[in-house]
Amino acid sequence: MSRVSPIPLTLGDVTNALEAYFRPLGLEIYPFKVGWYNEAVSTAFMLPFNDNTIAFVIISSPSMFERAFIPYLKENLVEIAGRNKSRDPLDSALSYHFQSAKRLFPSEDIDVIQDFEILPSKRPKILVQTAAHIAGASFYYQKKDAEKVHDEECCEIGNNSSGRPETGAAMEGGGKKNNMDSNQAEKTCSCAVPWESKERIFGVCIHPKYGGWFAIRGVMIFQNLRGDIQRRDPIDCVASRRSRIELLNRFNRNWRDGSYRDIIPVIERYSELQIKYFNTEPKDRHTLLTDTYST
Ligand code: B12
Repeated sequence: MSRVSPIPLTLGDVTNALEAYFRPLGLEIYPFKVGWYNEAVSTAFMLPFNDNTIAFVIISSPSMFERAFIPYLKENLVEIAGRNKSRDPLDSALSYHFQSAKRLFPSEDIDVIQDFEILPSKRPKILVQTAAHIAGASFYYQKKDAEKVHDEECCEIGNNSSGRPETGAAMEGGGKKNNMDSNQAEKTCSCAVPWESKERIFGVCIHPKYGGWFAIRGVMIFQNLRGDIQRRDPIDCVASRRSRIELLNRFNRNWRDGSYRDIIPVIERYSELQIKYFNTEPKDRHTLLTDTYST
C-alpha cells in the first residue's frame, strides 16, 4: 500500500491557525522572510535558513498579562512556587504558549526562538527588535535614525515644509532652495550628533497603537514553509528628529520611569499589577505572585 504524504500546509493555513491561537491571548503575529532579517543584521546574528523561509515575530500587547499570564499562573501556582527561581514565570508562560502553538503543526519543522535565548557566544539568538521592524510590526528607532532626520526646529537644513532634508530631486522640483546634497547636509548640520560619538545608545521599538507598552517575545521559523508575502514598512510614529532624540534619551537614561512608553498617544497600557510586576526585581517576582494569588 502506498503511503499518502500529508498535504503541505499553505502560508494561509499557518497564519490562520497562529492567529486563532495567539490573538485571544493578547499576542500578535507578523510574518516575514528570513532573508529580510539576514539582510539587516551582521553575519554573527544571521539565521541559518534559506532567505525565502517564512517566520513570524510574536509581540505581546498590554492585555497578554491578564489573558495569558494570569491564567497560566493560576494553573501552575504550586509548581511555580516550588521551582528554581532563576526562570521568570512570565518567560515560562510564554514558552508554554509557544510550544503549544508549535504542536498545532506536528508535521512541520519549526524553530521557536524566544527573546531571552542566548548563543554559546553569549549573543542573543534573535534580535527581536530588528525582526519586529522588518516584519512591519513596530518601528525600531536607533541612534542613527535620530542623527539622520532633520526637522523645522532642528537647523537650517531642516527648514522646509516636509520636515525632511531637502535633497536631490525634491529640491530641484521647487520649495525652499538649499544647495547642499544629502551627504553635505548630514555633515554640516550643527545639531546632527546629539550624543557623544562613542556613547552607546540602545535602540527601542515603538508600536503605533501601544507605543512602548508591549514586548517582542520571539519568533517561530517554519523551516519548510514558503509563500508570497509583501514586505510592509513599519509605521514611523515617532517621525521628527526631536521626538526621536527624546525617545532614545528616555529609553536610555530614564527607562525605569516608563515615560518612553508614552512617547505617542496609546490605546492601551499595562495594568497596575503588570507595572508592579515589572518594577519588582526578577528574584522577588515569584513572591509577589504567590502572595497575590495564594490568598
Ligand atoms: C541584551 C539586552 C539588554 C541589555 C543591553 C541592551 C542592548 N540593547 O544591547 C540590557 C541589560 C542593558 C538591557 C536593558 C533593558 N532592556 Co533589553 N534586551 C536585551 C536583548 C536580550 C538583546 C539586545 C541585544 O543584545 N542586541 C544586540 C545589538 C548588537 O543589537 P542592535 O543594537 O539592535 O544592532 C543590530 C541592528 O542595528 C541591526 N541593524 C543594522 N542596520 C539595521 C537597519 C534596520 C532598518 C534595522 C531594523 C536593523 C538594523 O543589526 C545590528 C546587529 O548586527 C533584547 C531582546 C532580544 N533578544 O533582542 C532586550 C530588549 C532590547 N530589551 C528591552 C527592554 C524593555 C529593556 C529594559 C527597559 C528593561 C526591561 N526589560 O524592562 C532595559 C532598558 C535599556 C536601558 N536603557 O538600559 C526590550 C525593548 C522593547 C522595545 N520596545 O524595543 C527588548 C527587545 C526585550 C523584549 N522582549 O521586548 N537589555
